[in-house]
Amino acid sequence: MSTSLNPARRGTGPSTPLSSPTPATRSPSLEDDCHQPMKVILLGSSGVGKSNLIARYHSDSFSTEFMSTIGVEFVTKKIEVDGQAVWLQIWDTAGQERYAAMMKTYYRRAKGAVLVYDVTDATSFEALELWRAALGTNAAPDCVAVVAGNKCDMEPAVSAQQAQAYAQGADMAFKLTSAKTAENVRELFEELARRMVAARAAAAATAAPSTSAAAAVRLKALPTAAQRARSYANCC
Ligand SMILES: Nc1nc2c(ncn2[C@@H]2O[C@H](COP(=O)(O)OP(=O)(O)O)[C@@H](O)[C@H]2O)c(=O)[nH]1
Ligand SMILES: [Mg+2]
Repeated sequence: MSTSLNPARRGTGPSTPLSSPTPATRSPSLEDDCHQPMKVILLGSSGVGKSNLIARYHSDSFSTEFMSTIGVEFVTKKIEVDGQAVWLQIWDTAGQERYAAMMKTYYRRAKGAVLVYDVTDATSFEALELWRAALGTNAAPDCVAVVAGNKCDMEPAVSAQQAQAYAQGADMAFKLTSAKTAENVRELFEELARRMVAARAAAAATAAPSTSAAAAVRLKALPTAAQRARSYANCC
């Protein structure tokens, strides 16, 4: 039976805001940020199972047919990672793989990427390096990535050790997945979400010291009690 992504939660353009806008009088904080959907993109050769991975994760469905439609689409899913609510907005190349590498809009504002290959197809594994290069060129530096060796329900042509070594060398997590049996699909997206949350927290932490540094400069400019006492003692 052929199933598709739930159309009720599917979009073909920019999503509508999921939370009320931040009041103009307040500057955005990490807390506000947590209510913003985080964009996730799937990259990889045609036929590796990207659309089915999304369908399995989003609506627990699977299709034996190629799932390709015209244009870029996304689904949203709210999950909890380490006690923190995270909105994932998961985009699919929707059959446009040949052009996806050049589609800057696909990468824009992506906070996470899943690089997918088919374990039965060595060529799709070799193509990962091209997809990673496209990600590096088109996505922001804070975008984190994980590797999925999909169709792990079948006899592999690429060893898990080889894929693991590749992912590790590029500082990416690695999971063997099956959109067909659902093995490791939830774990894959949760691992990515965890890394995205960590990247967001790290970005917030590096932004914070400039504020503390400014406060330290201001504090330094003020005389300490001892300095004030000394200056009174020297007075007259
Ligand atoms: N055995 C197996 N087949 C899969 C799996 N994932 C996808 N497929 C099949 O691979 C084909 C391509 O899947 P699709 O999701 O359309 O690939 P995409 O082009 O990367 O989006 C379809 O026939 C799917 O049924 C999997 O985990 N195991
Ligand atoms: Mg597809």
